[in-house]
Parts: sequence; C-alpha cells; structure tokens
Amino acid sequence: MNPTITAFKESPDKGRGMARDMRVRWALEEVGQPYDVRLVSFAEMKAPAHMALHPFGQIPTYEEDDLALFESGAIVLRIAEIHGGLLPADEHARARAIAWMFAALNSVEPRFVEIEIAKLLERDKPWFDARLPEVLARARKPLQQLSARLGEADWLDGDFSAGDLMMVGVLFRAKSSGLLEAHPNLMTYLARGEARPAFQRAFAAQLAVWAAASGE
Ligand code: GTB
Repeated sequence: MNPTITAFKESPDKGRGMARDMRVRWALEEVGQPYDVRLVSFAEMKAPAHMALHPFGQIPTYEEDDLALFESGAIVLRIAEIHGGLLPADEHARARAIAWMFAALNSVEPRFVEIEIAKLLERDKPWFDARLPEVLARARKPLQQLSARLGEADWLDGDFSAGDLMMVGVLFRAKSSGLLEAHPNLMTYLARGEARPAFQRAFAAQLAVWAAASGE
C-alpha cells in the first residue's frame, strides 16, 4: 500500500510550494515511492481524527501501514531510511547528512519563520519598524555561515542527500526574505536543488491541488 501524507486542502500560499508537505513530497519523489495525499481543511486539522495523527493539528503527516508520523524532518528521515538514495551508506557520512537535516530545521529555518511571523502578524505593532532589522540580521548570520561552508561545492557533503533536500527546502521558503541574493553560491545551490526532476514533480503535484481547489 502507498504511504499517505496530508496537505492543505486550500494552501494559503496559493500553490507556491511554501507549506511543509513540499519537502515530504520531494523526498518521496526522489526515492520513487508513489504516495497518496489526503487534503485537509483548517477545521479538519483541528478535529480529533487528525489530532490523533498530529498532536499540534498541522500538516504534513505520514502514514505507512500502521506507522503514523508527524514533523516533516522525521518524515523525510523515515523515507530516507527505508529507501535508497537519500542517505550515504558510509556510517559517518550518513550521520553528517542527518546533521545537515537538523541544521536546516534548527539553525536556519526558525530565523526565516521569525521573519514571516513578524511581517504577517506584527506589522501593526508600534515596535515593528524597530524590530524588523534585528530579525533580518539574525537570519543573515546563518546564511553567511552556510555560504562559507558550501563554497563552490554542488552539495553540502559529497553527493546530494536528505541534508541537501532539507536545506534546499528551507532556502526555497526563505527566498521571499530577499536575503539569499547576497550569496550567489546559495542561489546556485538552491537552483540546483529546484532543477532536480523530483523537486519539479513535487512542486507540480502541490500546485495541482491549488489549481483544482481554486479553478485557476
Ligand atoms: N515543525 C512542523 C513540521 O516541520 O512538520 C511544522 C508544521 C507546520 O508548520 N505546518 C503548517 C500548518 O499545518 C503548514 S507549513 N499550519 C496550520 C496550523 O498550524 O493550523 C507552514 C506554512 C503554512 C503556510 C504557508 N504559506 O501560506 O505561505 C507557508 C508555510
């Protein structure tokens, strides 16, 4: 049986691929695992059936036989562990690829989520204009460091891995911040990830959901 993931019935990003089902779809596409998608509304996400799968009432979730998972990082790791192609065979290289997954999720993504939250929810606060530069500065730092580490390499540590999938997934969401342009090597790295056929298939699949829902 195919695994089933959940995604927004109507994504607020209108199919721009910003929601975190995108990285799960991408991982499934990279390993060639067909999957089913259950689309959920915001109300359905908070209803008991979905809350039993996801304690925070969010997407994505992942069901494979009697295993149910939440958290995009844990889901991508599971996919990478049971299929070939996303984690190196060498034990140390594998551990390093997993470290890059954690780095993407813990050291880079939160800084950009902070920017999104500030712009979305704090614009009307009297301190917004003073705070935003601080928030942006905090996001610039890990980008500088990531750029320095990547250098002119194609991928973060040898061949493309789940670490790159997660990092590119995070940078893809960070594009709208306008902070990536300062680092041409990160822009190239991002473009290299986006050009992968599996990324393209994942993107098209999530866009098709929006197109069907909106009639666009
Ligand atoms: N840490 C979790 C993970 O990595 O899986 C975070 C999951 C999460 O944030 N899910 C969001 C969600 O379900 C969707 S991805 N939100 C609904 C809710 O909390 O009620 C975050 C997201 C949502 C929308 C946009 N957008 O429209 O641009 C971008 C990103």
